[in-house]
Amino acid sequence: MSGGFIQPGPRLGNQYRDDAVLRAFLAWRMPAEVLAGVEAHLEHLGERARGDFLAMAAEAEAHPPVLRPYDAWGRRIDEIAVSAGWRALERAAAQEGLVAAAYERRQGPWSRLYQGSLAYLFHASSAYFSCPLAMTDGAARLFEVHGSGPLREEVLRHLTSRDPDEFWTSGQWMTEKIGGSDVSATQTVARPRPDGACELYGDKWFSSATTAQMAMTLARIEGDPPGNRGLSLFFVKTRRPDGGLNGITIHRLKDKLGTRALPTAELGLSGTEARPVGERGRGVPLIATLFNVTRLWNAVCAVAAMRRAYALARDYADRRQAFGRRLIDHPLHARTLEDLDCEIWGSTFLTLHLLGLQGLDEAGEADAGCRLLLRILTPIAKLYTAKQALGVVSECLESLGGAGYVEDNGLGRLLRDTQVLSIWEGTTNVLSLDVLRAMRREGAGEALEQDVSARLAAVRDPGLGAARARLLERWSTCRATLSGLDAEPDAGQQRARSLAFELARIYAASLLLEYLQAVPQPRAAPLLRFWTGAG
Ligand code: MFK
Repeated sequence: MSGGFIQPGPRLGNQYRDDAVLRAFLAWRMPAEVLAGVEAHLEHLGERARGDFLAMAAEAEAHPPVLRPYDAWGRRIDEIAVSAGWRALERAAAQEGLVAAAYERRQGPWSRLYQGSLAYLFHASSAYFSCPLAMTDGAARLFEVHGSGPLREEVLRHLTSRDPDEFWTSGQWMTEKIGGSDVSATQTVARPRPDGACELYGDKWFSSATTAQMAMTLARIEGDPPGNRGLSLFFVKTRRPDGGLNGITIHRLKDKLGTRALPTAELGLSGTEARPVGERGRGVPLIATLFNVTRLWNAVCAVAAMRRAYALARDYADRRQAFGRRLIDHPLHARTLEDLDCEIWGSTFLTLHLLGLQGLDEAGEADAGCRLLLRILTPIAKLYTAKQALGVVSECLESLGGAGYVEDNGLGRLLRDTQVLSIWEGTTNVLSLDVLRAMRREGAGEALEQDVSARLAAVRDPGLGAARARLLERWSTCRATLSGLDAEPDAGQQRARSLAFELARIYAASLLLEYLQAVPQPRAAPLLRFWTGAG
């Protein structure tokens, strides 16, 4: 092949410094003294995200986990060998406080936004070590809210430790072959022992973070009724004090489309010692505390994936010349990237705002309305950002042309990995129905209405008037759709998805209007055009 022209590959800068959206949100929402206290750490993580984290992740991707069912002498060991890069990411995650920062609460109600920003900076350079961290965080919150006694102290101490030798990760074994999204069909049985513990018997079909030290799982105590009401929540230590597995057989590792550095396994449980957590028969609502946190992480990972793909596409557009000028100087290319940027602004604001609400709740500063808002915005943000991430990452990959469609630039892997976000922790349809559940059964619709109305009412800047009017119009259409849903339950279900997407868009747009009023700036016009059709 002849030499000569070599395309300039995209480069990453400091992932915090270069991120106008994250920095804009934090500067707008966080009190200045809080931001001043955490900014050096965010910048440090932004540097690692383009440096040693990337190297660790590359090593983890190059050496995916391997299951060794037997040792050389035929003894069953079921060991999962993970790479040095994966282990290094785990140690770094503990040291950087990627879970701990939310629980130390040094920033009071802003702690969750700070910790979520760390997770956001980490995710796209972590080979999906973010997945075990999400479950670890969810388990910590579950124990913080529903745990009791010495077990609560022990678990929280390990899950929120910054010492890599003390730090535990947690799995969440909810999915069974028969159940999938329908967790009520869970077949795992719990046999009570005289000492208050139980022994579990059954199979878990998708268990990520299989190398974790503990897991939270659901099982039906013998004799309890079928359906959700018969399910209880259990804490499992994966290993016994002698180091052997706790009645766990690893049938095989999943051969997944993406997230290939992450060990995800099919497990058999046979006599697995487990301790019940919380009220018997309330397993599903109890474990919801955990998966509402992982759903929040899912949104964080989705916007982080969008950001990474966009950073690469934007840098490439600045330096690649075609038809006599840089890609960014071609109006259509520039407009395509501008639309992606606008999508990222709204999706990221929605997610960071949700982190703020979670932080208020965790600091004990949320009133009932705020908790309902958190309840409904969690599935809304999860389903919306996951779906948008796929579109954004795909478009960014395309913007590099054929150079995007090769394996060794990392974009293909990012696209494959992103596909999991609309599946993991609840599919788009399951989440859309959860939005309906939150509105119909829990009164979260009124909280959302009050919040959006109050935000839009506060937008008085005449330059934002047309955008505000359009949002109010769309909001009243949503309200009409909502009031018609109960009349026909099946038709209502069919509309749940489009309704959830529209609620996400209106909510994100209302945040942007509030921001643009508070911080007027030149990029208002494209944001208004993209999110409201005005401007
Ligand atoms: C990152 C890389 C990963 C690698 C690969 C992984 C691939 C994917 C593998 C997976 O399997 S991921 C796991 C996906 N599964 C889920 O996320 C579960 C999906 N299903 C649901 O979310 C259902 O909505 C749920 C099972 C939770 C409940 O559905 P049901 O059976 O229709 O129950 P119901 O009666 O509506 O709710 C039961 C109780 O839970 C109710 O409380 P009450 O008993 O007090 O009335 C609900 O209010 C409560 N609940 C449900 N969702 C809640 C909730 N409470 C709070 N927050 C929620 N989100």
